[in-house]
Amino acid sequence: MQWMTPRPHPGENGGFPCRAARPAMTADRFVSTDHIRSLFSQAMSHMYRTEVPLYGTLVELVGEVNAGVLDAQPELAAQMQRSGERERLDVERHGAIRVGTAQELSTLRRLFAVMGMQPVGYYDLSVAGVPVHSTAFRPVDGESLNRNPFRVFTSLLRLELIEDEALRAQAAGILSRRTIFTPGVLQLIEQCERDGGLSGEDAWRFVVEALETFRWHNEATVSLQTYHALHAAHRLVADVVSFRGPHINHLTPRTLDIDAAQAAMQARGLAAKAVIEGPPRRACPILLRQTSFKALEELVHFPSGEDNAAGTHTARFGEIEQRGLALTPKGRALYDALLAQARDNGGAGSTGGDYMQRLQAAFAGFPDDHATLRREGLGYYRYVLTDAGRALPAAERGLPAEVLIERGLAVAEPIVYEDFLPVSAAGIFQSNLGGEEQRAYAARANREAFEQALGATVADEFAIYERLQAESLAQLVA
Ligand code: OOG
Ligand code: NI
Repeated sequence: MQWMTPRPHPGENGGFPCRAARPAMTADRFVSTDHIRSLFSQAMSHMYRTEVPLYGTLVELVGEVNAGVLDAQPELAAQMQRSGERERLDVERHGAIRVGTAQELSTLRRLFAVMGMQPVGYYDLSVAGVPVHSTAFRPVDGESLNRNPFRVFTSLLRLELIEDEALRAQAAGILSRRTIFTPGVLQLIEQCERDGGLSGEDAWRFVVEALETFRWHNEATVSLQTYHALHAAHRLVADVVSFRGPHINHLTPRTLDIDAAQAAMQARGLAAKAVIEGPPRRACPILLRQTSFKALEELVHFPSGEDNAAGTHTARFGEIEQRGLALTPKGRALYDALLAQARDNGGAGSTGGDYMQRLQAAFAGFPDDHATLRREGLGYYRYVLTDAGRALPAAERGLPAEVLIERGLAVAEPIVYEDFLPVSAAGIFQSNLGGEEQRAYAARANREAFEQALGATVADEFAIYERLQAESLAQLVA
């Protein structure tokens, strides 16, 4: 049985969750998790727009660029329409937060589960000098992704990487005394776990209560002196430990042309990062390309009545991204090798003025047409019958997918990458923490410790894409 969920209002201004929207019920008394996630992502977008006005500018600009691309490329527009991706584009966002304790992380897991978001992937950022490890909470099945792919990159601070023992103990003490969730949201999470869902009324209350955890607080909970000590250990430590909650630090819209969007940002005086993280511009976009800019220098008030010095705290920033084909392990290995080649070239890293040229040159080794990408098993595809294919009885479609495609009975469409890239994330962290700071921690990925804190294992992203592809193949003969 399939239940219809009315799509949320796509417009940002009128998009605040409204009681008039009739939620779909998954059982007699519950709304769908997709519906709750849509309400929440709209509410988050609304809140962030008032907190960081430049975010509104960014959303507008991305909307204009996307409309231009869809006008200029009717084939892309048609493909996105067919795959169900066109509608999600306008509401598609990812956010990011950083928490301090296992307790906070595991409660977040339960909170996101209410909205149908699961932890996918493990990201070790310590290699890049950021003392956190992370996962992405997101929906995993095809239909939910098309309804609203809202994702939150969630990082856990690794206090064990702070060298100063006294400071480490002090930070742990501060974190253990704070509560980042409202009593109301905790009660609704428990209720949802116990009953198996939330009613429309309760979903609404849940969204309002959950939002409180992600709100910015410009009052530090620690003294200016403690803030300085934390800041000296790492800017990120100060950002996680000094406040009442894990403020959402960016909310990223998806653009169909990041080069055009970056140029438009610069034309409007938004100082976008010079380098676009990820792969170079290509005919067939792969994985994820991202760029960011500093949105705000935060004025922070301390309990003693003092404020921080101008420019010292940068909690919130802006980011845009372009998403492309999800790669198989083979494709990903090739991507990683070519990226390393471009960055390692003469030890120049990703900062040299010619980086974009080096990147282009390195990626000449990555096929750039879908037929080859698919044949060589570099990316994941969704197989769909054409009208001619659907006209045939199922029994006559039992041919290899290649043959169906050759005969015009089926097409293969790229499956979009829904995850993140650790090297890119490191670049985004670094630029937003204030640039030059580069302290390499010894690479110490510790997935077991992360999963223990989370209270669950993280899903394997490849297995999810593999399943989506396999399901589409099964549909060809269904
Ligand atoms: C998260 C940075 C990572 C991305 O898009 O790769 C990220 C953070 O700064 O907390 O959001
Ligand atoms: Ni991001």
